[in-house]
Amino acid sequence: MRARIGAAFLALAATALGGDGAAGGVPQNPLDPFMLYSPNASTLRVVPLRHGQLPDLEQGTALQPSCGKGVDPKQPVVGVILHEGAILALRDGSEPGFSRFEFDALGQWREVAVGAWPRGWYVAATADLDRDGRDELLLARRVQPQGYSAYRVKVATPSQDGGYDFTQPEREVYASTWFATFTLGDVDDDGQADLVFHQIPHGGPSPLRVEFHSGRGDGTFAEERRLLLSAPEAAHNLVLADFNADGTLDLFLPPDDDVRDFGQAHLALSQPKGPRVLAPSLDLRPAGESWGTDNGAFFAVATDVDLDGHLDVVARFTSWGRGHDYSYEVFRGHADGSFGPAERLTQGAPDPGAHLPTFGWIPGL
Ligand SMILES: [Ca+2]
Ligand SMILES: [Ca+2]
Ligand SMILES: [Ca+2]
Repeated sequence: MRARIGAAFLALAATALGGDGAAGGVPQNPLDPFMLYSPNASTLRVVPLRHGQLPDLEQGTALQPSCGKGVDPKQPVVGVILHEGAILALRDGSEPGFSRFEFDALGQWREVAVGAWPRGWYVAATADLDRDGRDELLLARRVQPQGYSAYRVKVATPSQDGGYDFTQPEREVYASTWFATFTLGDVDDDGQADLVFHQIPHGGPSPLRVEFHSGRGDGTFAEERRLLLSAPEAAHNLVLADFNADGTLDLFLPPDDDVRDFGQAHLALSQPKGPRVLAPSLDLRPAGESWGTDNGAFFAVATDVDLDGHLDVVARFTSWGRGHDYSYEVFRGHADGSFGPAERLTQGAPDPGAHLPTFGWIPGL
């Protein structure tokens, strides 16, 4: 299993080269697996992952993405690892911008493209939707900055020059809601990644209702809106990954901030026959066993942090109103849907002047 994820990562890079990569596309990526960490607002550190251990955030190569002249130096750079082995860096400002890095033949990360980024859109997920060896970006946008809002998504497709085509049509997934979250993954098991989403329609407790538009395999999605999963309590984001290693995606659900048991996550595991079964999973705050009203938000990703071939959960908690009071914890996966105890990766203090780091992980799909 160790080889599976590492090999998949390299294989995707090799696939890109074998396609049209030789004609000016993506160079073959001989990289060892890494993650991204921002020690300050303008730097992305390429931190090597370590077998059997958590990464040392002090190690690695520092990149300073330019992202164009209109970015705000105080806005934190956000790094996204693409499946073809490239890095996308995003930054906000008077003119939001992006930089793309690729690994060159000299063994160094090189900034190969810089361009303008459409204001207000964030990267919700990436996947090679049309199988050309490069990731498409699922962009999402909250139309109104505060209160109830429409949420829209669109797909940005990569272009040969390292940039993106942002002119694809927008789809309004929710007309007016409090919060919505989006991801990509093949949840109807037809081999094509689907657009998967969930909303929290108002403040206070609300139920979970995860829906999807089936992917067509060309970067577009079917019109029909289908129900994937419903449950009594909402989740903050959707983590699609194969935690029990049976070839079918499972759904990990970090809790909303209004749930009966503060920090209680759930996992819908695939079964040998029949639909996924939802059950309590990690308790991200075992000391808090009562209502978790308005403490803050949990967010999670799935990735193999320690390179043992088993997908792990990295969970972030950010305190509401004290944005620099945060923690990142790793729960190492056992490849059967269970996880080990919390291991602290890093944490911050309630200091509004401190840098709030951003992380980028090799996606666990
Ligand atoms: Ca599908
Ligand atoms: Ca599974
Ligand atoms: Ca692992």
